[in-house]
Amino acid sequence: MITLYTWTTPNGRKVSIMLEETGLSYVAKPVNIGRDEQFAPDFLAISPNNKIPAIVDEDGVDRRQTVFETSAILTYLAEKTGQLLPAHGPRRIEVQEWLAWSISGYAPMLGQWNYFANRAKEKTPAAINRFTTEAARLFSVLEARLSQATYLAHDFSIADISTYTWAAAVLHPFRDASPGVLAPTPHIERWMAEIAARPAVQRGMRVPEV
Ligand SMILES: N[C@@H](CCC(=O)N[C@@H](CS)C(=O)NCC(=O)O)C(=O)O
Repeated sequence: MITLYTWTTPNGRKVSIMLEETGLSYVAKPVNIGRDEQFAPDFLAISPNNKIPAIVDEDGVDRRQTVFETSAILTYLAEKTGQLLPAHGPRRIEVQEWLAWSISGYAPMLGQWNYFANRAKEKTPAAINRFTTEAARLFSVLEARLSQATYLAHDFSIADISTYTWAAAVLHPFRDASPGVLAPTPHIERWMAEIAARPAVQRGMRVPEV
């Protein structure tokens, strides 16, 4: 049995979607980051960077396995099940490239844009401009890739899951907040609609129930 520590955010939902896609048994434990529950000592023992998501797998290889950071969790679950990440070769490298892009650049920049443009009480034009430009650039990179490929790395993979939850949360709010900044993205829209239609994605996007 796997316990998923999560909240109602794009990073949390990457893992609930992956658990639903792979058919693994799990229970979701909400960690309310609005109430600072991510700083509780029990949670820090699993996720020392005080961020969701994290998992505990009672049936890890030879031991109880804890995993934090979405890229590590998605890779762990893919390798555990043999799904959504090729075992070796060029197709695996392609998934790893787009997963790294998603985790290290795309998601953090969209998160910073959301903070400075929407949530910060003090408006900082330099920061809003910087993250608006960078978010538009990253969405353009995604659009260009999806104009050449059905999914980010050949078949539907953990790279798509990682990238989808942020597109679902940010693309349309970004367009509304920054009219004219981003050219039309028909290929992202096509890809989002295909992923949104997957039953496992629909279930994963409803986790955690709060
Ligand atoms: N690099 C991390 C980012 C995780 C992350 O930013 N989680 C946010 C919610 S989406 C969080 O727990 N924030 C709580 C905090 O910063 O105190 C990952 O990919 O797992």
